Amino acid sequence: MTHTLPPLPYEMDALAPYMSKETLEYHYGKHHKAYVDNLNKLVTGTEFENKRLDEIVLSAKGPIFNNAAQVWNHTFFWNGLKPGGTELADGAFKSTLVKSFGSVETFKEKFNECAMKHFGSGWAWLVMTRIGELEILSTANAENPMTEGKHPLMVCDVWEHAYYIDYRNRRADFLSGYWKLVNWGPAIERFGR
Ligand code: MN3
Repeated sequence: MTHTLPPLPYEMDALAPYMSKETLEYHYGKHHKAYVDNLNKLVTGTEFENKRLDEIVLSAKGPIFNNAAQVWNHTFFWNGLKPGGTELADGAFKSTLVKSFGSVETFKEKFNECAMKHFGSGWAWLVMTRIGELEILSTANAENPMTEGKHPLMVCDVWEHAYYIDYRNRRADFLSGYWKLVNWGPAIERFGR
């Protein structure tokens, strides 16, 4: 199976000023693409050659895992953003979020805290655990919570390559921009599955 770089669900300049066209040209056009290209090279002639991306994430180790998970994580990250963001609609997801964290604002604060505290490259996530509870966590490098049986609902890329062009070292400002772009739709949809 040849893995391909999924098209972005918006134009390269559509997330500006919170994520610039230049950031997307590098982050999507070079970083994300490189993970796809590397994955295709690495799986050739291995037991992973004909596996789906999610199967590879759940079963591979080392460089194949790293590149597969980075492909999955980035696609999930881009799909979780939308020009102008969206309003969080009332419903089961929102009420569970409020019940779990006190309020939507408190959830955002806790998510930001987790993303800020994460040391080095990685990802901040909202996941659903096996028993259906919501949890905020961060993972290092390419790690994905699916490998621990957790169901990702939202993600923010906290690798420096995600923000250095627009924000230099100011991860907190990048996170403020992230919330202006959050598309709650995929989280609501995945919560229902
Ligand atoms: Mn990235």
